[in-house]
Amino acid sequence: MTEAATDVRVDVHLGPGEERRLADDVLDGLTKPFKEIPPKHFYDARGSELFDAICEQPEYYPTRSEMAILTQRASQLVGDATELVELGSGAPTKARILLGAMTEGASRRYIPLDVSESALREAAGELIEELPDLSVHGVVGDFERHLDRIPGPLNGDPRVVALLGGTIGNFPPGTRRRLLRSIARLLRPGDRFILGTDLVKDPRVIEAAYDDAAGVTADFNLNLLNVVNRELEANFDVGAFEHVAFFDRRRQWVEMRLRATRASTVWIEALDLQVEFAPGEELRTEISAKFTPDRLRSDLKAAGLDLRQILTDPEDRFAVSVSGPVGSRAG
Ligand code: SAH
Ligand code: AVI
Repeated sequence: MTEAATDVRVDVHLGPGEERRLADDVLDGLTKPFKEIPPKHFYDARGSELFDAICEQPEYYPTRSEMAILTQRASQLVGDATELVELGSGAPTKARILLGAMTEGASRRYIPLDVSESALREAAGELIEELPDLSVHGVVGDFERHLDRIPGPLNGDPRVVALLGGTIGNFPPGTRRRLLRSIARLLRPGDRFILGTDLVKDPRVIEAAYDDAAGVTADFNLNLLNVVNRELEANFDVGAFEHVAFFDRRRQWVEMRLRATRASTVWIEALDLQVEFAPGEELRTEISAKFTPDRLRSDLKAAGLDLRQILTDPEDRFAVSVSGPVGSRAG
């Protein structure tokens, strides 16, 4: 479905078939010996709101650390680009800074892509009010499947493709490289890719970020069960699960899980499936990898990207890297 207004256009590539995707992921994930559901299903309208609330929590440092880098280095990051393609865009906080650093009146264009239609429309609406010369062409889709739906550039100016917030860390190593390779294919000579990655640090700091005292991350995690209940006519008793987050030192990633506090039987009508949870059994809902500069370098290299710069915040908690397509250093 495509819909056009004056200078906001939103193409929606997630249709009724999407419940099937969730259904397939849940069917695979809940019939594995170790149960898991991929994190992309967190982001219904409530999940997107809860993620925004997580970013406000004092323990959740990644947003503040990345914002410090973006704010200080915005002009350097955008260079002479006039278009920003943002993958997994969410709230417009970071786009506002990057678009604000692009030359006014130079036909600035924002192309957000997100699975959350509500978050995308809200972000587009806010930005268009603030930057009257801006045009927005949003894509409601999955960046694992719909990168080919991203509209091409309007003119010959370079563009920035951004994947911020540490979202790349939500993918295991092989999928991560596959995603980076497909992003590399979006870049023309002169374009740049800016990637936000959370860095390895004291595990206590990391674990606190994923288990804030106000319980917002716990609500975000548990909301996944509401998504499955609503979309797949399931009867998870959300009160029978608790939030778990820990840093796996060997794999250098955080895992979020939901632990059954007692034995439960869940019926998932849309899958005609009954799932048993033993007391204490855990369902993995997210990994969030933390990077060393070496890991970042090797992932980008394996994806065919030419790493040009790694910028970090004053506390060395987070990194924003700039890469380009191999062989076009002039951009
Ligand atoms: N970029 C923002 C938001 C990060 S939260 C920031 O840095 O703060 C992750 C965002 O990616 C959410 O808005 C979520 O809806 C979106 N997302 C998660 N998986 C996705 C996928 N497979 N395809 C497209 N968007 C996805
Ligand atoms: C979107 N993503 C990078 C967040 C993260 O930190 O991995 C999602 C999140 N999960 C718990 N808190 C935030």
